[in-house]
Amino acid sequence: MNPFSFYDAPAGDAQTPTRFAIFGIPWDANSTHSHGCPRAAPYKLRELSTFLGRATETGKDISSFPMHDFGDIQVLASLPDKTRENIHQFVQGMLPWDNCNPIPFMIGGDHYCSYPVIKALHDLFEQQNKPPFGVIIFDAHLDYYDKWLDKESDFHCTVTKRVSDLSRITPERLVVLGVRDMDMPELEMAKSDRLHYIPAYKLQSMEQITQVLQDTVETFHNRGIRDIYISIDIDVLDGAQAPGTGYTIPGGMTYRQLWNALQLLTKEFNIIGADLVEVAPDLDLPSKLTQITALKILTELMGFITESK
Ligand SMILES: [Mn+2]
Repeated sequence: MNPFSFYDAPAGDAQTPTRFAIFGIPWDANSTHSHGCPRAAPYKLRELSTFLGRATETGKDISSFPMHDFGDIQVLASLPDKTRENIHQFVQGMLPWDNCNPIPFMIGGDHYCSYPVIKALHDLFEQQNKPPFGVIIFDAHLDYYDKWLDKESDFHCTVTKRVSDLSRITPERLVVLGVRDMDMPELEMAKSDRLHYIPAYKLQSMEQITQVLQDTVETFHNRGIRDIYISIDIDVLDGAQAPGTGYTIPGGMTYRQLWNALQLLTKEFNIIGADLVEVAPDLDLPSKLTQITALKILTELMGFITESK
């Protein structure tokens, strides 16, 4: 268990029913280590969570949210299969709260950490005969390599591809928003697979963002999708707003644009899980701007979900 609880949330074990199930995956063995240490983010974000006020921007009392901090998943960097199994078991073992399924809120880790969480939910939905859910990824990168350097299938830059390979997700139920750093091989594969991705230059104004999201909502609703998982790579934000990440790229969204986008999505969909990945505290400014921004995104999203119920 960690020494700091996220927003004073009571520490829980797998048998604690909750609505917002916060947990960390301090795992960044699936990325290039010269670019910061996102494995430190779960610890550092908990530590900083005492820094912010206890109300969301729209005036919701954060301390009233039914949340539990489950601590960190045990990561064994040299045993990736065991680590994936630990994540799978944790996500599938969460118990309903007040007849509602818990909503996992995962703090990474590198972006690969999203995959085992999404897969666990994917398998759970299949076992329970629930309709498939959609996945919306905010990321500067496409992460659509099949294999990094022709050998690594499970890597932070393969995560979108791995998610799209899941039988009930496929590129049809997947959208990547904010992309602005791609390589030709992944771009060509994305095009041939008809992956739906929105470049960052089409998300420059709030009008553009609203239009893109309304199109996404319509497409998903037409396909019968009511539930979505949201994965947020902090590098979707502009480098000026979130410099503490390993692969920062100019031309990204602002915090306010992302805030508005999340508010819109929570009005239109039932959020079944979310994550925030790739915050590298060792690369952050002395002001800890990136980490504070990450905390704001997580708590504001919880507020939007609470408001939408
Ligand atoms: Mn990224």
